[in-house]
Amino acid sequence: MLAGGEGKRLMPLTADRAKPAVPFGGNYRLIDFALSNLINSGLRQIVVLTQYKSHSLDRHVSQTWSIEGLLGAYVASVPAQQRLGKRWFAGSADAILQSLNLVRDEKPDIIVVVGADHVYRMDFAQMVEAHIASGKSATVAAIRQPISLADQFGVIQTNADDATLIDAFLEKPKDAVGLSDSPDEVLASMGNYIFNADALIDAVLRDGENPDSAHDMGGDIIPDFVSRGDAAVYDLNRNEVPGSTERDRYYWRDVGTIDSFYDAHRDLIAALPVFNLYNTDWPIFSQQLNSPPAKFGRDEHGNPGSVIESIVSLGTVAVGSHIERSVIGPWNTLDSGSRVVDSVLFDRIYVGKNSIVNRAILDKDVVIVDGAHVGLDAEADRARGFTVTESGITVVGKGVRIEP
Ligand code: ADQ
Repeated sequence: MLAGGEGKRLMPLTADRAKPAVPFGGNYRLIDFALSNLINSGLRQIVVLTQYKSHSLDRHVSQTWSIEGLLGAYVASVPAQQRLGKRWFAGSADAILQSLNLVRDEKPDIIVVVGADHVYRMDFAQMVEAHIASGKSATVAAIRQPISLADQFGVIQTNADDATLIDAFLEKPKDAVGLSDSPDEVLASMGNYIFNADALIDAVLRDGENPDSAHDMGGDIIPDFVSRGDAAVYDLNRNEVPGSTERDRYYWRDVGTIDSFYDAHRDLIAALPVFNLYNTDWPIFSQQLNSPPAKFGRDEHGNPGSVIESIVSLGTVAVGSHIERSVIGPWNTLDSGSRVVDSVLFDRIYVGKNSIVNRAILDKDVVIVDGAHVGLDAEADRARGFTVTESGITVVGKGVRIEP
């Protein structure tokens, strides 16, 4: 698993942590979705390659994902170790090159390479089967995406006669051409790949010798396989995940920006959500906090408050607070008369009496002093140093204290 990305576009949420460690959906971290998919697919020998600000990611992986004890199973977080000289991972392909000792120890026939920061369900066992059936050395998982997003993705052109073969792969093209049956869409790489182990080893070794390469999986390694006619595509449409419904099949979100991160939270809270956290046939695992249940009490005026279309995590206590269309993380305290609307709260936040949180994302340990507000006035929020997106989402970094 490639988990060394910096996640610049998610600042300030990635000021202090790697993108895969960013909290998501109350009590998850982004990496939990990809790891849950691998585990549910029966893949149990997992190495998480980390680099950028990896402390909270390493801690999360070791605390949450210790599966040793099942015969031969492990999820091991491996930071950059400078095994091939004094350099960090120059790119995702270099991360694999610098970790080949792990591959040589394990001697797998097939290697599944996945990104660590997408929200989705996928059965990789089905993709492995398709990979073997294709006879190719590399298989790229793909999903249709709006053409307007083409410059954020690897864009795949398939063969006219055999749609499972890749003819061309363009990493983040500025001038992508739409699909013949759907001109407003492209077939995008999900950043998940399956390789015959020998072929991947050979490719990253050759890439390591190439001074012109950016040592990137999407930019260099996959185009190399494609140029040799040795890459297949696996369309997520073919994937059947147990327990999924017509509504949430093929859900996949790249939460690379604040707006997409915020929107993906909204996908969780509807009564019939497009991403269903409650599918127990394909559970999304996370840290099991040893915490008491969420509690909702009346405040000193007898006001019981209300919770509408929201997720509230363990350990949170709200008294007389109005919570609407929001995702509330663990161990928050929402005091009397406060309003939290259309917002995402991480952990251990205090929302004071009569305070307002509106269209905002609050990182851990934020304190909103009694009577203060955030997210009501974009200019005022910017003036206070908060990030405000064009669509008007205010983001408050870890530990910030917001005064009236
Ligand atoms: P990006 O997401 O832009 O595009 P990248 O930033 O390389 O590519 O991130 C991919 C994964 O690799 C992430 O999980 C990231 O954490 C990890 N990563 C990045 N640099 C790393 C490093 N130096 N060491 C270890 N891990 C690293 C990719 C593909 C596109 C595809 C999109 C799908 O390149 O073709 O369409 O993912 O989101």
